[in-house]
Amino acid sequence: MRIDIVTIFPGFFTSPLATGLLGKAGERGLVRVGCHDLRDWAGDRHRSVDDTPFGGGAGMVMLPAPWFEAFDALLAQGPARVVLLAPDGDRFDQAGAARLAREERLILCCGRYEGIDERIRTRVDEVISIGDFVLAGGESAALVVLDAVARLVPGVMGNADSATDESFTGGLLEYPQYTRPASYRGLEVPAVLRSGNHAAVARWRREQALERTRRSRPELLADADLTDEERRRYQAGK
Ligand code: JD8
Repeated sequence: MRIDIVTIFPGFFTSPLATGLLGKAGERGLVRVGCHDLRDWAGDRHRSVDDTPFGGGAGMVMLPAPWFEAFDALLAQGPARVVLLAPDGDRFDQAGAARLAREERLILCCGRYEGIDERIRTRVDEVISIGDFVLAGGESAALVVLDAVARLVPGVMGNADSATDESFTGGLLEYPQYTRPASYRGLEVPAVLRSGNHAAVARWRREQALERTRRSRPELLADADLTDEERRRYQAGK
């Protein structure tokens, strides 16, 4: 997969792209990311990318021209799905990540200031928001999308990890994890996890995942993969 990012802060992505799973995916050529400085497509010698809003009001708005020039240049290299990060976009979720991971090429557009001139939306295939909070710009949202999408690209994650993915946990929250020492400052690891009884461990983890989901995110139970008995016990009185 190829991902082009357009931003006025290309350096924002340097460390995340070199780190962890994204770093390894880049090295292995499984996810090739290119960060482009929007100012390279500015039309004046000051490399301006913003101006005051028509109609008045606070702040600055990103000019349409550098964005249109960027799309022309990047799409001349071949087709891509153009994605804009913006607060009014469709909410990004795991299904959205899986859908984007099947694309051959994405262009992620990161705005700043009060946003981008509305006319660029004629060149955008979809608008995505990562949640109901206000960010200073699209870059951190693009990183979230990049992280969630890249790990779903075939070959990026080892099978050890992919086994713990959505399909496996069936839409429930994860069970609690413990490691050594078995006792720390009087806090004990649940005995069943040290029992060596694999069936008992599996039952306990399933019950914890169900209990956790009911307590923290009960709305997830409706779409989770539950047995008839689990549905009776955990979704009672719904
Ligand atoms: C792109 C500029 C800031 C937004 C005036 C504050 C996504 N979930 C999300 N929250 N915020 C964003 C986001 C914010 C952005 C830009 C994405 C470009 N801003 C603006 C409108 C109000 N300022 C986001 N994805």
